[in-house]
Amino acid sequence: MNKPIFVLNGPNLNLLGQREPSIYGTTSLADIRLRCIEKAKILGFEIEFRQTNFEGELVESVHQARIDACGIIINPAAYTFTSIALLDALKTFEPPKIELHISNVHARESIYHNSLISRVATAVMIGFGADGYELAIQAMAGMVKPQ
Ligand code: CA2
Repeated sequence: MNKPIFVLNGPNLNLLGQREPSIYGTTSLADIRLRCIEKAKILGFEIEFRQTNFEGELVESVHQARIDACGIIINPAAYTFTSIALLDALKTFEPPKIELHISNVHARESIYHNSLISRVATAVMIGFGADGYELAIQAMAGMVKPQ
């Protein structure tokens, strides 16, 4: 049995579906969570799904993933561009890690262009909207070695 895939979400993503639908769509994070769980189940995986508005909490989830996860899918939101702490934590996580963004960050203002996290991500999923989470789970299932 594989360890769970950790799906980690950073600041403000708890507001998905409530604000800025033209950028982030109308799907709530609760719906994304359910879709992730369903997709993973079909592929024989479990999901540990989290959201936090706090940088240290995100770092601690990565530390926990070092013990408990077979892979990480992470939408670090604004910490993508600012958090060396998160970058350092992810460097210590050896299994596959997918950086995910709902919007196409490269088509937006330049403050969204320089991801620190992409330097250590195994792969990056950008601009597929909420569907990106299920696509990332599909990709992760192919990357993770069966245990
Ligand atoms: O597109 C993404 O998934 C982002 O990670 C979202 C972040 C942004 O800082 C990244 O550049 C790209 C922002 C998340 C804010 O979430 C909101 C959700 C609904 C309404 C307002 C903000």
